[in-house]
Order: sequence, then C-alpha cells, then structure tokens
Amino acid sequence: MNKMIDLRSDTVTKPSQEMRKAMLNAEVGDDVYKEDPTVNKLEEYAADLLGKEDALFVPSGLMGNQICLNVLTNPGDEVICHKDAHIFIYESGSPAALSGIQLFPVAGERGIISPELVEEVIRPESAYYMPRTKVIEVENTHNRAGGTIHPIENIKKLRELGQRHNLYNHLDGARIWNASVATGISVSEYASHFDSISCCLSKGLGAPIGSIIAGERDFIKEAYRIRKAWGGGMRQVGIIAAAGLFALQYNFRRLEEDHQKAKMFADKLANSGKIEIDIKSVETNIIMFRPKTLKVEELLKKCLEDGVMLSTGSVGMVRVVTHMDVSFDEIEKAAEIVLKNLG
Ligand code: TLP
Repeated sequence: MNKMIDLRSDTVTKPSQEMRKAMLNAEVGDDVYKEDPTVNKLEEYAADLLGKEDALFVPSGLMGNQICLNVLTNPGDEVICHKDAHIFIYESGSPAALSGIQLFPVAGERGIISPELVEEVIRPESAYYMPRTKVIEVENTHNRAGGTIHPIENIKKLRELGQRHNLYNHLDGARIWNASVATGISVSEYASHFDSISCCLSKGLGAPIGSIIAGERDFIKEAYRIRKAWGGGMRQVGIIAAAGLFALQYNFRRLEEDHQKAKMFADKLANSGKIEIDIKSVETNIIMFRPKTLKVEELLKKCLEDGVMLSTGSVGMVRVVTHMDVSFDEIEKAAEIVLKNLG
C-alpha cells in the first residue's frame, strides 16, 4: 500500500534519524532538581533566541499557554483574545477550569484583533462589578484563520494599549517560527512586545514533544511552580529536550520550504472553481478552503480512501497543513487527489 500523505497538521511529523541520534546521546539528570544538563541547555538557548531573561520547557503548547495565563491572572479576571483563538476554541475550557478566568473573544479579519475594538472591551477600572481585564492575547501565526501572520505594527499598538491600561500581553507563538521565517522579523523582535510567550517545538520544527515558555526571571520562577503543581514536573527529560534543541538548531530555517509547499498546493486548487479560498491568506504552512461541490466530511472521507489525510478548520472549511514529512511531489499528488474528489 502507498504511504499515506498526512496533511492534517504539522504535529504529525516524526523525529528524523539525526534527531533520534541526538536524543540517544543526550546527557540527562533529574530536571525537577534542575539537574538535567540538556534541559538547562535548551532553556538557555530558547531564552537567548527569544530575547527573554528565562525560559521553561513544558510538555505541550496547551500547558504553555495555560501556565502563562495562570501566572498573569487571578480568578475572576478576563483575557481578551480573538474569537478563533486556540485558547478559546481548542484548549478544553482550561482557562476557566484551571485558572478560574474568563475570555472575552473579539472578531477580526484573519485572526487580527484591532486595538480600537480591544480598547472598547477593556473593563473600566471603576466598574468593581465587572471582571478585571488583565491580559491581551495574540496568536501568531493564527491557526484557525489559516496560518496568518499578525502584522508587527498591530502588535506594537496592542502592546502600547496594554501598557496604557496596565495589562499584560501574552503571545501564543505556537508557530512564531513560521511567522519569523515568512517575514524576516526575528522571534526576539516579536517576543519583545509581550510579557509572556509560549511556542511549540512539536509542530513544524519536528520535535516529538514539547513547548517553551519565556519571560522575565520572576515570571518563569512562578511558571516553574505552576508546572509542578499541574503535574508537569519531569525527570530525565533531557532525552526529549535534546529533540527540541535539535529542532531549534536545524529545523527552523527550513520552514520556508513548508510555506512554498502550501503556496503550491493552494495555487493548484485555487483556479479550479471548485473551492472558495482567500489565496492571500496562505502566508505560511496552513491552507483553509471551502469546498463548493460537496460537504467537508464527504471530501475528507474520499481523500482518506485515496491516501490523503486532511482536517477541518472552522465550520465548512477544510484545513491542510504542510510540513517536513511531505515532499513537493507528495504535495502535488495530494492536490491532484483533492481536485479529483471535488468532482
Ligand atoms: N494546535 C493543533 C490542534 O489543537 C488544532 C493543531 O493541529 O494545529 N496554540 C496553537 C496556535 C496551536 O495550533 C496549538 C495546537 C496549540 C497552541 C497547542 O499545542 P499542543 O497540541 O502542543 O498542546
């Protein structure tokens, strides 16, 4: 049987032989005692790359986001985010469940929240009967909007707004690497406009597990405490951190190739007349489109039968994600199969 072409997510990437070798040879120790040299090295490397005082290795992107929100808020507080934010749609209600906070989702094209709209929903200081606004959250790139890039000028305005109202700014930078490679803006420049950042090693960078959170030293000290309290204290985890370090060192710049693959796929489909797509939104490695000829579920089923795995985006949308484990040829083949099944 032919190999499946898995375009459901960039999380499906498997560690390469070289990455596995780095894992095999990793020096390890008990990280709960801060004695794992590989974890320490990864955290130092990531803090440096992100231009922050300190960083912490956590098991997942979800835990990264939620630890950051927990440290920045108190129960009853509110976090402003986009209505399609990962923290709102895909994190199992954990802002409420883990931190007792609520989210205020606002609308915005391509995952971008306008400072004017955000300012309108910041709760007045004097309104003791309302929740306290505490954080403005940005997701860059924006998953559900189709891997779109949050413009740096808008980020700066949201930072200025946050500072004017005494709010924190948090970045869900699960795919900040993709934004950086696509724009040429360094990850440290992006991170400089936020108090906290969470970014994933296990997506396009190809590590099997793990995320990094970064911020000021005191922030990370508190985050370290919360990670332990939530059962995320890990022991000889250098074996995994080695994969993360390898991912940052060797798989960051190659993301450009994934972006080329996404453009190639989108271009092939765009002119068919069988889908609706905002071709300009294909800025990184995610493609979202609306099939015109059949239902999303039917298309996914037919493609699966033909060896192509796709996923869903927002209602009525198909999501396609390119990554290092699919070749240009496979992308071409997948696009042909999707076109055939669109009828
Ligand atoms: N996203 C996953 C699914 O949850 C949708 C995917 O396949 O894209 N922030 C953003 C922007 C993400 O896209 C994700 C994962 C996370 C956080 C959470 O990361 P993990 O899966 O490591 O908890």
